[in-house]
Amino acid sequence: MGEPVLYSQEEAVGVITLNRPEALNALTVEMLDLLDTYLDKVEGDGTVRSVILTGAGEKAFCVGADLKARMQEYEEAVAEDPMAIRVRRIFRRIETIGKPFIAAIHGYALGGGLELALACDLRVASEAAKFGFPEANVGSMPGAGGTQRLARLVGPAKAKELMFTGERIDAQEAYRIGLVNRVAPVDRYLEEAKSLAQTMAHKAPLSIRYIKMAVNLSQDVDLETGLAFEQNCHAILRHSEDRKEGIKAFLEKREPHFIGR
Ligand code: CO8
Repeated sequence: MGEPVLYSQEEAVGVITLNRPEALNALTVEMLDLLDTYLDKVEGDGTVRSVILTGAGEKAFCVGADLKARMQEYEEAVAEDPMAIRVRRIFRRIETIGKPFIAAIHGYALGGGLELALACDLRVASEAAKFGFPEANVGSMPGAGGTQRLARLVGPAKAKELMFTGERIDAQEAYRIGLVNRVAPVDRYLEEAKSLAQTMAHKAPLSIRYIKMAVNLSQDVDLETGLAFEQNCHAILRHSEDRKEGIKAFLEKREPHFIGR
């Protein structure tokens, strides 16, 4: 039990864990507010260089919005949509914070849970992961970026197929269509995600920040604009202390010591 979202740090990797396994880690407003607080932490803490987002328990990464709380909002005729306001802003934060976020997914990643995974930079799945957008079954549609992010990742036809049918796919199929980066055995997926996060944590922080910005931008702008942006980022890195250190360390045959400047 304990807090519904947990945070820990393992060396330079921040680990955020959705911790409501009894409800398959379905998201509540309280959880989103905690998640937001932990994003402040990882964004502001220079010792955190990459982040894992995962779910506690054997059955789910996250099954989306807490439908009991959603029903209560209907019953109380809440005018604003407190969940929507938060998920849109918070998922976008994950996408724009200049550090790699890896979703480590076991069991169900459904609806808003899959949208959360899609906001991360990479996805590592256990062999028992299952993915789907069930919204059209219940008169809704993905509203936390799913239509946009999934279509950009796997193409519009596959995205429409998944959302029109509500069909669930397994980890191998998710890998085949490019929805997840890696699939690992159930007892290894978290280690696999952490090992990837450690690898990234040792790279130059400014390189990671600008690569993330430039690749994100590539999804939204024409090639000419993207190349101009890349050129500017590259010029900034050229004058960074870490760039000099990187070359120096290579020539001295030692590990570089990056400081993020
Ligand atoms: N919300 C709250 N509780 C849930 C949810 C949920 N989404 N899903 C499961 N639970 C609870 C169940 O009620 C159950 O609790 P209890 O034992 O107290 O009844 C417990 O978790 C275990 O669930 P099941 O017994 O149903 O477990 P099964 O293994 O039989 O089934 C499923 C697992 C298939 C995942 C099934 O639980 C299911 O279909 N859940 C609903 C999934 C779903 O529809 N998710 C989409 C929600 S909509 C959404 O995410 C939109 C997000 C964006 C919000 C903002 C928009 C702008």
